[in-house]
Amino acid sequence: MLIIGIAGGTGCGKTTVVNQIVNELPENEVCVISQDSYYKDTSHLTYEERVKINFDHPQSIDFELLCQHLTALRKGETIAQPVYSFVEHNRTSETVSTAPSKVIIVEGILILTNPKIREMFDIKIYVQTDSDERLIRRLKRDIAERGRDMDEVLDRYQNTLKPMHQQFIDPTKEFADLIIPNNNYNNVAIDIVRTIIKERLN
Ligand code: UZR
Ligand code: MG
Repeated sequence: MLIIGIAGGTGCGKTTVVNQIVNELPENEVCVISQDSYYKDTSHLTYEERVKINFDHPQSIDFELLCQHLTALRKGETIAQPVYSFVEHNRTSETVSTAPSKVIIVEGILILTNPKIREMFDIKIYVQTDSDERLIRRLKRDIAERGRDMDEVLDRYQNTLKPMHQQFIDPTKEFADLIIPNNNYNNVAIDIVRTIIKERLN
């Protein structure tokens, strides 16, 4: 089994990198675990309170549960991965049954901030993209997919995302085995990752 952690700031193209890796592997040999599934349960808060949560701070993540789940998968056990709702800003009552597979990809902006989680990764990847590029992608995505408007996204970027990125996310580059520059599609980097996966699995 190979557990791969993929980090990088919002809009850096993590999802694209993950998909490019996943597409190269047989369907039953890979599963993806998203950091989003592990935002802390905030059911005890009202919606108004939940909106104010700093979702870009390491404290917003239930690393304890993520650690338990990765440990269980390593042992060959199936886990019940929480399902998160960006609309409700909360964990839903649903879970997704996730079985262990040869390759497990864990992706998220903050996954390299936690020392215990870092230790569980066989390969640590950081996707590096210029901040203007990331802001453009985030703006487009939040407006198109998450029902936000421009002012809201830009305010959040300036007041929360940017400072949190500088304080917590960018420094985790240091822990990465591999940094993928991703201002454009980087097929060479994906080829390298694929080669490493094949080598390690044999
Ligand atoms: P990626 N996020 C939300 O927008 N709503 C939530 O309820 C929980 C998280 C955002 C979070 C972070 N910030 O920047 C982003 N906010 O999801 C990380 N606000 O996801 O890596 O796909 O950009
Ligand atoms: Mg994403």
